Amino acid sequence: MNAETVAAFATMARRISGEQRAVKRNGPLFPGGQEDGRALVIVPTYNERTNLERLVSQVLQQSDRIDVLVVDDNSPDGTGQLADRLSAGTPRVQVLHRPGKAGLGKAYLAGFAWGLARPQYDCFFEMDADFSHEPAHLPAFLEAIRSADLVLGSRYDQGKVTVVNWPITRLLLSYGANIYARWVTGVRLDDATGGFKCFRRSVLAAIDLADVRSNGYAFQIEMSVRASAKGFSIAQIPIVFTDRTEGQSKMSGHIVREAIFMCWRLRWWTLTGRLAR
Ligand SMILES: Nc1nc2c(ncn2[C@@H]2O[C@H](COP(=O)(O)OP(=O)(O)O)[C@@H](O)[C@H]2O)c(=O)[nH]1
Ligand SMILES: [Mg+2]
Repeated sequence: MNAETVAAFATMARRISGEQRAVKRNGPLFPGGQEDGRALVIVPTYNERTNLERLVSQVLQQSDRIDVLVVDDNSPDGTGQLADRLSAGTPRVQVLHRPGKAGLGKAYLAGFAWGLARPQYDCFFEMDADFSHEPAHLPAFLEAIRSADLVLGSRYDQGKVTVVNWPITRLLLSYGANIYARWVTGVRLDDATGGFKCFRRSVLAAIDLADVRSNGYAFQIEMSVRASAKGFSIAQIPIVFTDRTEGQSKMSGHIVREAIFMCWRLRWWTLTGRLAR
């Protein structure tokens, strides 16, 4: 067996054993102490009129570097029009209108494309509109992204649960989904389904976004597995996640089934090297 074959077997063995944690370390995001790159907080909305104004105002207060992009799927409750009014008040708020409800993943992909076309943005946040994701955590993400390529807000940091006001059934579903996602995909993350995260531009530029399939919770797993497969470093910071008090969850059985199936597909794609290319 030559050295190349041995190396190929070693890589395959590592993949099969699930040992695929990201190891590549990039330099500081702002070499030379520059800190003037902007951060885009992408907020997908569907019927979030009761939350949006307060949320946007709190997000903007966290740092001068932050702009907000609301991606609204023609919410029947008028969230899109409210977002337009907020945008008219400041250039730091922009709105992307989409014709109808097409899912969380599609909304984020549209938001990423919008931001990647604007070179002033160095990092991109995913954030829910319903205050489950506390705006006060944003500065901690901005700090952590200085030395990692992707920062995940974790509700289960090293096994400690920091979820407030979820019914026990929802908590068990989420916790179980994380154990399942870790087991199937092999990615060692405390909270693989969490949706409060921050990507460096280089991560989104490297991932084949046109190939991203999932749309619900699986979207979160897929983006992290893809970042890890490309060798990007992933940091996890603890967050307190509080259930929404306004509006309604869009969680559905379809979203759960998609995640169950998608984890196996991601495992297969990792094993065959498709995600590393
Ligand atoms: N644009 C858009 N936003 C969505 C869609 N589905 C959910 N959202 C938003 O995505 C975020 C998370 O959804 P949510 O219903 O709170 O899910 P949960 O936290 O898992 O119960 C919220 O800001 C929703 O308004 C969708 O189809 N399109
Ligand atoms: Mg929510």
